[in-house]
Amino acid sequence: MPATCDVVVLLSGTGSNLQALIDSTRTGNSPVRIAAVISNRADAYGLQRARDAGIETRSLDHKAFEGREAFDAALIELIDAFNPKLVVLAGFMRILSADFVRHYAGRLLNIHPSLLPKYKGLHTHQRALETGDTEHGCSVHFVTEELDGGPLVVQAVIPVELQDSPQSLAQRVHTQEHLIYPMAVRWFAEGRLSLGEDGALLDGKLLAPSGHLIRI
Ligand code: NHR
Ligand code: GAR
Repeated sequence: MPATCDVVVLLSGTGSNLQALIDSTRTGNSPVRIAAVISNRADAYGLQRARDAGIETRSLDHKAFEGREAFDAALIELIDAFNPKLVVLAGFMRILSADFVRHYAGRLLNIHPSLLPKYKGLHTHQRALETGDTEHGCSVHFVTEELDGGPLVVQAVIPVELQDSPQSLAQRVHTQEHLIYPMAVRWFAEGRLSLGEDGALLDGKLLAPSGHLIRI
């Protein structure tokens, strides 16, 4: 079994994905240890979830900085104090500068609520409904400088129902996020997942462009 993998989680909001990660580290002999949770919003409920689980928390208000570069430099200092092997974005709502992304190259993951490359950015569930998509889902990807454009690790695909609202769709996508994100983080912690020159590698093999596909 590899040594424990220290992870720092960045979030801005509710933190249900953080909760799923916390829960996954408590079952079986997980190689994942959440070293700290950091938010750009001091009132994020995700910080409370972390405190309740006995995890260290920090907050760093982006509005207190002049520009993205200054904020990102301070964020790097905060994160690196915990010396993580992996940094996980879990509903983190600030775009990260090229310097930040380069600093964590190959050890920075994000979960996005769409079947990338469809619907980069925000309001993904509404956009999928407006387009009339019959399938929707979520994606875990390595973060690169291209927003929501880094190599895919895993996607969960769900059917869209005729009567779906953005809210009902979001809820079912969330259920899948809570399954695939802990799975991807565990792969990384076990040393099975890495970023290669041509995309994400699982067990040394290049994954398909969609990443590992899970159909519900
Ligand atoms: N940074 C880089 N360089 N690359 C990615 O792929 C990133 C990233 C930072 C965050 C998450 C992403 C998502 O999954 C993410 C991926 C925020 C915005 C955004 O527009 C867009 C995408 C994502 C996160 N943020 C606004 C901004 O000006 C602020 C919005 C707000 O505060 O509510 O940063 O969707
Ligand atoms: C999740 O749906 C995640 O995919 C999305 O925000 C939500 C956070 O929920 N991420 C983004 O949109 C990134 N811009 P949570 O706080 O309950 O985990």
